[in-house]
Amino acid sequence: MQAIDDLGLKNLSVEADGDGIARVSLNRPEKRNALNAETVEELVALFTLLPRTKVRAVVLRAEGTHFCAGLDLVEHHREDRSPAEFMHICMRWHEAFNKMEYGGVPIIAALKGAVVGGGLELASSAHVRVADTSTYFALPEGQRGLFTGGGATIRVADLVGKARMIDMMLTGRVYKGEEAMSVGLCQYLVEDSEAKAMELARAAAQNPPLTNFAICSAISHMQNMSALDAAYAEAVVAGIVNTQPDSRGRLEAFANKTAARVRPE
Ligand code: 1HE
Repeated sequence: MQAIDDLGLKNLSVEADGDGIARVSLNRPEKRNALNAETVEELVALFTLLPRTKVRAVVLRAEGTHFCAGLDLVEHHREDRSPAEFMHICMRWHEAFNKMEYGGVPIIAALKGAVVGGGLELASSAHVRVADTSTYFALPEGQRGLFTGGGATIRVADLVGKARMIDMMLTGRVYKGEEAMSVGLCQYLVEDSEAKAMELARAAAQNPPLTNFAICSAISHMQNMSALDAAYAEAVVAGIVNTQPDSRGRLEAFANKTAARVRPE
């Protein structure tokens, strides 16, 4: 199998530790990590490969003070794309973000500064979002004379609801802090989003990989199904996951009263 090192990444960097936690960094801080076509191709390549490696959880972070400024507006302006060309660009964004959301490997986004436009589309493809006090969220597409093309109509609407998303796009409303938490843009608000994301990734990596695969793919797939089909698919997935060899020792420990109990603290 191809190794991550062989991907020749230029706009992303990846460091994996011995526990299978990979730190994936957006690495164009001088452009506020704006997503040019090359970066999107790198995301496709990386998140196609990652589920077939020993990586057990990902922290998605950024170099510099902003997580991601969205679509590379300068490239888009320079390329003067046709409708068909930009449609295909968007389809590559979807390819990348679908690989992330449906790939089965937990992705924890460590956010800071601007998480705007396509940057919010990227963040919303992660499974958990951790913000710090500098983090702010917006969809400035309306002001730029653009429309979302990287899945916001699906994922951001899913996080915050249709009415809030429309307001964000029409008026340029910016969310941060507790308000961003309360509308569902992030699940954690902390001083140090990277440290928290790492802690969460380490916790998730303790689960059996097959269980995480189900959590980080089946739930998303099931949201796309009718309730009847989702219930069927859930039963099939649970049939496989809940009888896996990796869970036997954990169930035995519970039965023997040696396993940790679920407590509020
Ligand atoms: C960029 C981009 C970009 C910065 N494309 N080059 N996204 C936006 O509308 C957000 C646009 N960016 C900003 O509002 C600001 O740059 C930030 C608030 C993120 C950061 O501000 P600041 O003062 O730290 O940086 P800056 O001086 O504005 O930018 C520094 C450099 O980054 C500068 O390049 P330089 O070569 O002149 O040094 C900027 O041009 C560059 N830069 N953001 C290209 N976005 C699939 S459809 C998705 C549609 C969207 O995502 S629309 C939302 C686009």
